[in-house]
Amino acid sequence: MSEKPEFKPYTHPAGGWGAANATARVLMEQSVLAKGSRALLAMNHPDGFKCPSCAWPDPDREKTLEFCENGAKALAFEATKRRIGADFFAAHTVTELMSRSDHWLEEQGRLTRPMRYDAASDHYVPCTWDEAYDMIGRHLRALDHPDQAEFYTSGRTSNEAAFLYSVFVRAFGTNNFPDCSNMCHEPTSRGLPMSIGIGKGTVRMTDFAHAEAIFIIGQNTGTNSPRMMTELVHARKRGAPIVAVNPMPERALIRFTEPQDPIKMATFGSTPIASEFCHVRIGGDVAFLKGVMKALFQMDAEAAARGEPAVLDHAFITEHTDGFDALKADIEATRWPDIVATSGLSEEQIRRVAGIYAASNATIICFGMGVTQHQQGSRVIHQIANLLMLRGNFGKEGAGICPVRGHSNVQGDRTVGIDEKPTTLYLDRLQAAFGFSPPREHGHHVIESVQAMIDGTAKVFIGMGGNFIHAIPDTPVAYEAMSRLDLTVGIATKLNRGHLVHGRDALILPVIARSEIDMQKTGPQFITIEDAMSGVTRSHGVLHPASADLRSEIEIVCRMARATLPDSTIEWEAFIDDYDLIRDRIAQVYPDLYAGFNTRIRQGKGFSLPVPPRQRIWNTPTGKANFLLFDGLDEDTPIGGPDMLRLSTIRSHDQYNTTVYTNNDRYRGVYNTRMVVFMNRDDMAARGLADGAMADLETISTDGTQRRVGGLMVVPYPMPRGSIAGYYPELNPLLPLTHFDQIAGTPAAKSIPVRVTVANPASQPEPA
Ligand SMILES: Nc1nc2c(c(=O)[nH]1)N[C@H]1C(S)=C(S)[C@@H](COP(=O)(O)OP(=O)(O)OC[C@H]3O[C@@H](n4cnc5c(=O)[nH]c(N)nc54)[C@H](O)[C@@H]3O)O[C@H]1N2
Ligand SMILES: Nc1nc2c(c(=O)[nH]1)N[C@H]1C(S)=C(S)[C@@H](COP(=O)(O)OP(=O)(O)OC[C@H]3O[C@@H](n4cnc5c(=O)[nH]c(N)nc54)[C@H](O)[C@@H]3O)O[C@H]1N2
Ligand SMILES: [Mo]
Repeated sequence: MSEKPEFKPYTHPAGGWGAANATARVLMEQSVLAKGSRALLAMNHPDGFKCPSCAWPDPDREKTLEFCENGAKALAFEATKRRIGADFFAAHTVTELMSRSDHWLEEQGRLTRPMRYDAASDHYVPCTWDEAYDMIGRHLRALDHPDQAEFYTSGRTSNEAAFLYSVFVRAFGTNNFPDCSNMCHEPTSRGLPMSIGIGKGTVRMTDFAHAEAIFIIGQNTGTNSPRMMTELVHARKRGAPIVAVNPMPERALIRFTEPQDPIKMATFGSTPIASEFCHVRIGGDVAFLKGVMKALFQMDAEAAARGEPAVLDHAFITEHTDGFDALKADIEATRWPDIVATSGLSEEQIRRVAGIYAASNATIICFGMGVTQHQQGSRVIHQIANLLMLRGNFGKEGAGICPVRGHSNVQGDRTVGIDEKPTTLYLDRLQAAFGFSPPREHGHHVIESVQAMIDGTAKVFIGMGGNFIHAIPDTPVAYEAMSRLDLTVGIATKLNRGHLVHGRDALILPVIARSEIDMQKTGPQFITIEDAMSGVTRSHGVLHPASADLRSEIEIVCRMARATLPDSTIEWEAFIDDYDLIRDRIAQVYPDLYAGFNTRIRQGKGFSLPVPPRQRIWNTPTGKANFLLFDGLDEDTPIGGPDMLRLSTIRSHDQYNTTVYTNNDRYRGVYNTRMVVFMNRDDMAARGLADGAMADLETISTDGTQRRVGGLMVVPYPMPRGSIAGYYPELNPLLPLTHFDQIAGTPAAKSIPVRVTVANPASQPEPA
């Protein structure tokens, strides 16, 4: 097959044989067909392990196989036969590795032993685990203040490891917990409580079977949570309408074949998904939501005038909410021409969507990064909550809000203490349980931690999983800041960019992965995770660890703690031997959530944490669900002139965040390259760009810094005018550190103001 960058629009339904073939191919390529297939059978089964890919829960119905193409990819790349050991690092200097692509780094395979950076030779060289812990302890104890260290967490870390990590870091003396959630669903965690008193979704899996309408706003389901497609297919088959709101007509939101449906597979059949596809402009969601609400208010008034049943749930509004009159006034003052211009949707379509919503007695609204990654992402979520509240869609079967979480345990990590703004209640309980006084001042989120590195106040960075440096904005600035640190530590399964952009001292500490057996003194251990619907389940690895010299994240946390706090009275060593002891401590610190943890987690598939709005209990200052106002319609500060475009940085079908599996994006028709920009044909014509032209993008900045990425192939794509898209993390150099959500601090990665500049006229294709 040719390696030339190509654009060939995909015309089949998503899923189906394309997905089945891709699954088989990836297992073959990673040489894990037999082992991988065995492991796939154990994935998401009560006695197996949780898929490391996304946070979508398992359905209650029994299916022999509960996995998807992208779960299989995540597993294949984790269970790969490829290994990198001391010889690999001896063969390559770090400078040389830095010149390799992310895809190449990922392809090298699993890390097998601890490594330490040697500045004299610019190589990572072998070290012992004891030497590694010693180095960490020495650096941390040498700091003038614990706040000079940043402790990052990515969302694959188990509840048990995350809980101990948060205890260790607070016992050490800081709340500096930047985490991947800060870049992801933080607007849900910080914004949603202002509306309904909790920063989590309110639906359970069983609600999908009872929903009369489902909305999916700013989320690419078929790629990023493919198992959710099963619920959407079932909903459509029983006639429930689905409204998709997205600037990209994502394939799976249009038509889908379940790879697990033998009849559809045999007959090449498929199910249409979106009954209404709203081709919204980037940043047009508030206008869309206000438009739907405006139509509803009008329908309600008309129904009242005709003496017909009300459209709004006035009983719910009166009994359970606060701020209704102000919302009504705000919405009624919003003009249709502005709604249409900002959303890019017609008034007619918005009214049709309002009709669908009004006809449904139970609506679920799902949303993803297309909503959260804006300068006002948290406030967009308020408007989603407003819309749901207008028809009492909280605390009833088949209804609610469904933030589709990313990493498989990102929600759980926050629940058990990975929080730079801990509550007083939690800190008091921590103090009572462990007998030390935790720091009370808030710590750093991601942006603040980078700022501390730039300012030179941060000295040590420890990364519990993830690829911090490649996930954050302003790549060149971040690289420079990171390389000024005294110590960087990467606790990881695979080599990534974060290990190559390092401090004066640096360590790579390899861990036992989710799919692998975690054998400790008291026998094989299991860990737990909390899925996107607050379900807590066990995960037991089934494969042999990639190397005998790997350690569990839990052991690494405990040994770092002991090396840093030699006099600590906390039972660090005992936790390593028996993870039940950690769960007992979690139950002690969170009695309202985790009482009886060890008993309950062993029953059936586990248990669900309480979500008060399901009982119409609102833990807000008003004691009610709050209607909150959004000033105007702009989710992002208007900036730039008529040549400005809004750039959304998104995932391809073949990547997991910063991990690039291949350079293809099947459903969007892109092959052999990730350096592309998806653009409307009229926007191309206005800039004199032919199909396949090469272009540069430049950020329209307000801080005088030039941010530019060149060598991008222009792909004509059905985008709304003024909206363009390209891939994360390649385009992160365009995202300014100062461009983030005002409530949550989440980088506005879906709305970067840019202009196109044609790169090099000589390199342009001949006009056709
Ligand atoms: N296979 C795979 N699975 C994953 C991941 C992965 O990388 N690969 N990542 C995991 C993680 S951490 C996360 S957070 C999730 C991410 O999953 P998603 O939330 O689906 O994230 P993105 O791919 O960034 O795409 C967001 C969608 O928002 C749309 N969009 C962009 N701007 C706007 C806008 O202004 N309005 C609206 N309405 N839509 C917009 C884009 O077209 C795209 O379809 O997936 C998780 N699962
Ligand atoms: N421009 C732009 N930037 C973005 C986004 C965007 O849409 N656009 N999305 C943001 C979002 S939603 C997120 S969540 C972040 C993601 O940011 P991160 O979570 O930091 O990044 P990942 O790429 O998921 O991390 C992958 C690495 O995790 C390690 N790893 C994998 N499994 C394990 C394990 O079991 N244990 C340990 N210890 N390590 C493991 C591997 O070494 C792998 O290289 O990026 C954010 N950045
Ligand atoms: Mo995420």
